[in-house]
Amino acid sequence: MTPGDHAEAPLIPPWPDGWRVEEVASTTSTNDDLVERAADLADRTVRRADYQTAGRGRLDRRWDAPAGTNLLVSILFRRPPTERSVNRFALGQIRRVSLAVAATITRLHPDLCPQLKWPNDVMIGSRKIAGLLTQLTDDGSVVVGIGLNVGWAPAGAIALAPDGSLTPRQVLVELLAAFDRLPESTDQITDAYTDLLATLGREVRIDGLDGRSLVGRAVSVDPDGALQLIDADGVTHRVEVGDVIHLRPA
Ligand code: BT5
Repeated sequence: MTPGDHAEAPLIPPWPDGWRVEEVASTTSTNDDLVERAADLADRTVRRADYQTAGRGRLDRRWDAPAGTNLLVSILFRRPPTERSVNRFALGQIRRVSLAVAATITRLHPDLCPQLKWPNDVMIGSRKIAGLLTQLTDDGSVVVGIGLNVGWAPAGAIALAPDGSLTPRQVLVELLAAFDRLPESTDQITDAYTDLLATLGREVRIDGLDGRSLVGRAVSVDPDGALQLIDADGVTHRVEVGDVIHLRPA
């Protein structure tokens, strides 16, 4: 190989220190891959696929993306021994990842103004650009899956770079760096998350798992991550799971 050949050699992405990144052309679901192998994996193992044959959303829904177009990635976080509550640890890591996704979007496309929708969507206005899927593993680790639309979005959703100017891998490099720039303090993360949560202060409709809907004003998120809602009769409801539809600003 002559020195000039260097430019042609495949570039090893400059992953930030401390992340172990696996990349595959195709798999069923990057979340399933990490959950299955969780006991053997180090903290901050990252698995990215160009394509998922069974990409999953929450509640057994599908997550769609044509091969090579979007960021489809999962990250395994091992719970440190100092962290007693699995749920609180999971909540903290979901919020960190959500904030990192938002920061990545802003950095790569400064005209876009990402906001969060409870419980786990990243939105540009009323259009979804990314969704998160979190799973707890038997050993108390947390797997956070991220589907971020880079080059393609389904009808009604939005992509970061529909002109094909960004690759999913470039976006992942930025996402990991953005995560590393977040503050350590949980209080600061909670404040930043709350600031970006467009759901708060709005009239919302919650479509619950039981098929019933609830309409009210979203007022806060409690320490366990549940949404607090006040209905037209002034009754407070605590919502742990459900889909939120933003109706109008307060
Ligand atoms: C989510 O679910 O938003 C979580 C999506 C997580 C996907 C990642 S990809 C890497 C990792 N591995 C996996 O298998 N999953 C994670 P949910 O809120 O349930 O939204 C799902 C709904 O969003 C679907 O029912 C569709 O209506 C819609 N949808 C599907 N694909 C979409 C896309 N690319 N962009 C926007 N909306 C989409």
